[in-house]
Amino acid sequence: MNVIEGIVVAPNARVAIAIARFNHFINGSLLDGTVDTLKRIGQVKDENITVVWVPGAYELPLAVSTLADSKKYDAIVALGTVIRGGTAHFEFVAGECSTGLSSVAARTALPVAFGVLTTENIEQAIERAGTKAGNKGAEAALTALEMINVLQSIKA
Ligand code: INI
Repeated sequence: MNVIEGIVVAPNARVAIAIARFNHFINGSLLDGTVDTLKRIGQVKDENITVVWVPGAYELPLAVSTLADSKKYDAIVALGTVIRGGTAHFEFVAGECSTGLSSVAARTALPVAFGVLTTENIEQAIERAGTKAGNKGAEAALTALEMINVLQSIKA
């Protein structure tokens, strides 16, 4: 039996982070968690991390698609926060963001980690951005690191 599993250390990896400015207060904490995990756990070098800011979560798929097509990165982490309001806007922004990001991963065969919070309210977002429910940015970074190594092992 052959079993392929990815480790989470990737010292030569080049990682792009695409991050939305909308809900910056929350997203900044997601970014801190992502960068800390990439460097401290993944051993990714500071110069191999690129951060790209976009207006909102709706714009993340286009930025991630362009980053993927540049062929400069081994994985991309998408960060944002979509908080439900009183209208259907949430569904469109969150839906297009999530569908768009998974389409990029499937089209380009590049790991795209989904670090986008989709919450009912701001409290739930704060809980998931480095307080009592962990940091989804850090979790997304771990996913990116593991997928970089899994894909490398599959191809080896
Ligand atoms: N963008 C977000 O990242 N989060 C939100 O909660 C949000 N809401 O609720 O409106 C949001 N809207 C902006 C959207 O992402 C686009 O930037 C905008 O529609 C322009 O294309």
